[in-house]
Amino acid sequence: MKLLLIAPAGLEVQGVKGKHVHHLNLALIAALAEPYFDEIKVIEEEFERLDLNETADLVGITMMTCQAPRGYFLADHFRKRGIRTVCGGSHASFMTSECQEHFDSVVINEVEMVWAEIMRDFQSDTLKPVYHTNQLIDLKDLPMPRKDLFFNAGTTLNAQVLQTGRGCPLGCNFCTVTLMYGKKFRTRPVEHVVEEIKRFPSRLFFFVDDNIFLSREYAYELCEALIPLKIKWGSQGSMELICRDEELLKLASKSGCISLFVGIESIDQETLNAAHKSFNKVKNYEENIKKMRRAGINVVGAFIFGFDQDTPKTFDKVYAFAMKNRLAMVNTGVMTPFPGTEVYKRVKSEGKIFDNNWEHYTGANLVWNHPTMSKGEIEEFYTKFRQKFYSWPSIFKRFWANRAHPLYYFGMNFTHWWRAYRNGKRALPSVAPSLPGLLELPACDKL
Ligand code: B12
Ligand code: SF4
Repeated sequence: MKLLLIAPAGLEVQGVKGKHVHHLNLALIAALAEPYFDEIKVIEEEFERLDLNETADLVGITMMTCQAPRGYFLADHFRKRGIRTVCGGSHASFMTSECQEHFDSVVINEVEMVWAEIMRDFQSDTLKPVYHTNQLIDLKDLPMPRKDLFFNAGTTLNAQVLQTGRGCPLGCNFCTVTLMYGKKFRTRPVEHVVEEIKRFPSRLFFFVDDNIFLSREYAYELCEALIPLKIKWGSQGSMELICRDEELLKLASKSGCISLFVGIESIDQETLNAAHKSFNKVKNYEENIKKMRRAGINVVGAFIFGFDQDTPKTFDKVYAFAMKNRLAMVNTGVMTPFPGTEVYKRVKSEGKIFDNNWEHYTGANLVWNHPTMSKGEIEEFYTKFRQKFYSWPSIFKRFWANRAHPLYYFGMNFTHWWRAYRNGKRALPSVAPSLPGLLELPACDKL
């Protein structure tokens, strides 16, 4: 029996297609599937070509919203060939009926607690249209993800992905994380995280967690355990939580943390309050950024443009803020009503969505009628903002404040410069040269 797991093409980051980050979900599903299949193949279309004649007994497809059109095409194609298909991920979890038109089975939210049932039904050829349970997995029971099945066993410049926790109690109105993984923050035993890191030759890791320091106690335990591993790592979190403890920040830095992506979203408190993100305190932003920098951690500020309250002036204000605070990088998104979110429900019920082509739901396109700005305006301001922030004078101006990691700083800023100026015309080459010291690329024979 053969299982083929696919991450369809369609991903764009900051408006640019290309090779980004490996899909941890497929590696996890491959691990769950091991007892049931003789052969398991993982194809991430952004990394390698999928042969449409590929054989399989079951095809599993993961989809973020912008991957859905390609995912549907592939599902229809494999079904025509008589192969069973199943899908999951953030799109399937909220657009379940639409996905049912293309797939034999759709998994809502986490798959771990329903996987055995899916396998039983698959073996007896009685797959159900939908699998859903409210039971969330205890992360101590997660299997070791089969990342060796990634293209080149994942040992390209793209950092190794792993996860230490799931769930977020904060529930921002543009995000699906609380809905998919619950309010309760669950953590994985630190020894399992360490074991996963030791299994792979990479020295550069991206913890795909949504809110890495939600539990201070766990964060201490994790960072202490990472120190002897001598890795470099980055992750994501809420600045207020990350910065509540400077000792923890220093420890994180000592454990190899080089950069943290923080959801600043807006520099207007009223806007944040309306987005159910009042736990972000604008008055603390500057001091918190300084704290992170003092600890030697590069700050990647994430902003959303297109809140109802935003005007053309917002772009200038955010630019001034980002420059004044010498952010190492910014990650900008155009407000997108992703299925399942409160924003989606609201703009949908108000009849404001004018673009239903999921391919455009990449976070770089306006797909709904903003109260004051047109699509053309928002997208133009967005592009100009990125071009200004990632211009070479700006990159040099921000360097000194971020000199703790010069190689990382210039590598990432160069990547963003390329994305901002090429803007979708051409993506960066996939297998860029390795960064000495950050990533080792030995043959993956230890796995
Ligand atoms: C890492 C990450 C990225 C990475 C790469 C993603 C990748 N290659 O997997 C990068 C940095 C590139 C990225 C970019 C973006 N991301 Co992102 N990202 C994440 C994040 C934080 C973790 C993904 C992950 O690995 N999770 C861990 C795995 C184990 O969980 P999972 O994917 O949900 O899989 C489980 C189930 O869903 C299910 N499952 C999933 N797939 C399948 C398939 C089958 C066959 C089955 C049976 C089950 C199944 O089983 C898994 C185990 O339980 C998620 C949030 C989250 N917590 O998941 C957001 C998330 C996926 N991202 C999101 C968004 C919005 C974006 C951006 C658009 C943001 C922006 N404005 O720039 C960009 C652009 C990407 C694009 N759409 O073009 C949204 C997706 C919304 C949507 N409906 O599309 C999420 C959900 C966060 C949110 N705010 O709501 N992202
Ligand atoms: S945006 Fe971040 S803080 Fe808000 S609900 Fe999503 S994961 Fe939690």
